[in-house]
Amino acid sequence: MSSKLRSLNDWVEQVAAHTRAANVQWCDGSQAENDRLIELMLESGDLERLNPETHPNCYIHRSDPNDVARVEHLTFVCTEREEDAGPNNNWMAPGEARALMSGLFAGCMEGRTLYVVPYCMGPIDSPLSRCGVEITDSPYVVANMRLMTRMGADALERIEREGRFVKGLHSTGDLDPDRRYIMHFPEELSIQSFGSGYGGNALLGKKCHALRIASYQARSEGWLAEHMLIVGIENPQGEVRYVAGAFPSACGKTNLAMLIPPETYREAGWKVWTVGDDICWLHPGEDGRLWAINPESGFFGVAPGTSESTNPNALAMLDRDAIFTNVAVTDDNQPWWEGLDDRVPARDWRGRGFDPRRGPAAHPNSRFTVPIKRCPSYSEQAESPDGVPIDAILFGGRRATLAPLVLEASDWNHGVLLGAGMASETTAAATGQVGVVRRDPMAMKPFCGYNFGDYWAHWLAVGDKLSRPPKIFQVNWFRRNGDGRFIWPGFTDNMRVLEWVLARCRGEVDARQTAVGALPEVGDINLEGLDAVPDMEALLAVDPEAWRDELEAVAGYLSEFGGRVPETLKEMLASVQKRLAR
Ligand code: SAT
Ligand code: MN
Repeated sequence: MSSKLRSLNDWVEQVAAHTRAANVQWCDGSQAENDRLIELMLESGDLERLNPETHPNCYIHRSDPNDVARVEHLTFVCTEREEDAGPNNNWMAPGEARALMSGLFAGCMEGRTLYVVPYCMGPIDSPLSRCGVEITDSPYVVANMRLMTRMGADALERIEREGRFVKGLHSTGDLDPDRRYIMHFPEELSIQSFGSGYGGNALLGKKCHALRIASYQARSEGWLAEHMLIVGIENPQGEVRYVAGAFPSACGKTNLAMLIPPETYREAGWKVWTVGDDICWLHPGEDGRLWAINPESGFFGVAPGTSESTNPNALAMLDRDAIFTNVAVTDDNQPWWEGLDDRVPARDWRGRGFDPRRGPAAHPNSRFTVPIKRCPSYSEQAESPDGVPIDAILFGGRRATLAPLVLEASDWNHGVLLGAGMASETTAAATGQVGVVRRDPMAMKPFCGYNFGDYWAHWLAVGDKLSRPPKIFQVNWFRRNGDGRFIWPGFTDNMRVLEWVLARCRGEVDARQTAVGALPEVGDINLEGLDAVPDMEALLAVDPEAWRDELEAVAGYLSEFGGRVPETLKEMLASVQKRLAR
């Protein structure tokens, strides 16, 4: 097989020759093709079958122990001019990067099959979707791309019709961390990834295309590619309002995307619908609103911490048709991870007999891949070619102090400042130290494919086009008290904050105006049905002294982007600082 599209054929032929691939296989996305790949991986040991009685059609993949997370220090944005990539990215000159990668790819697929994976990010018939083709030598990547994207014949047809697509080239190489690079060439809409088989490094539709390349593309086309979940919240009257939210990786985003409201809410008729858990493409609509699609069709979620109490919807979809990566297994071969339940696993993520002295049984960044349609709260609107209209945008993060439970921006531009000033304590999704506070604007620090200064300017420009912009809120589920304990129960109870957010969007409730934004009155967060009443005063406290320091820190951070920082943003910051002044 090959394609009707000349440029695609030429590229595949040229890559096959350069990598000296033994075979070329064009993927059609069919069940039969997937079955063959699974068989192949069971034979090679890339996959092991999990207990077919409890987990039909579920598999475990154990990665190289050196290859368990994204590698931000080896991820580059290769624009012609360094300042276009900005201080938020590692930069390499495109010529140099191409030469380096060409050396690594030379002959790397000898004896291996080269898979051509056409995919569409977003509903196949949506004008908001964009397509790509990933070339890879990893059958694990193919099987995961089939779950995470609309992959195969339909996507190829669309690509042939449109004649344009993002080019992604991937090889697991020899998994040598010294020969591992994730290169992005936004100006030519292409990606080259070598030396890793891990999700965010290897499933090129995800962070590489749908965020880094798409953010660049979105800027020139007038939309936004964001690291956000999308949920629909249905009230007792049966009206559904959509909320998008940016949170740094593994910060409770997947749980929020699949939230089941507390009992009192369910009884009253509230329901939460899942449109997406990770990535959101936002397009200004003709009606002056912002319309969102989830470019993905599956979840690549963090397993540890997922349980009947934290995320029952996730658990319900993980008992069939899922690929698990680097989880532990029980003695009867069921997948297991820390926080799931109190069984003791038999084997750890490396397949060794479990020995707690060696650390957790499941890798902290172990993952599940599963189709979004398997989620009990799946929203049919995830297939809507128009997307869903967004009423509110949340900017979250993990802050032990300072940030209140919820804070409303005074307008879009103030919201952009809240997004630009986002900071969070780091987690295991990226390699590096855990628990350090770092700036993560719009949760896009590792994912924005161009200079953050230009990105904020683009956010402001998009806002200017919206006659009915969403309201923007900052949320923090992670504030701690003097004993270091979380004050807010979180998880299902985050619904209580969403209710207030939506009431604000509809002008149904007043707010307490402060120098840093509008907050709920203590009595305005519905606490009905909570066993222990949290200290709302503490959760909604604004400490001017701490905020002065924070804004100072934000100003310092923004100044790293020099002349690229839009004046409007600096003025906004100055006006908040002025309101805070003694
Ligand atoms: O680590 S991935 O990029 O694959 C997933 C995530 O961080 O959300
Ligand atoms: Mn993510």
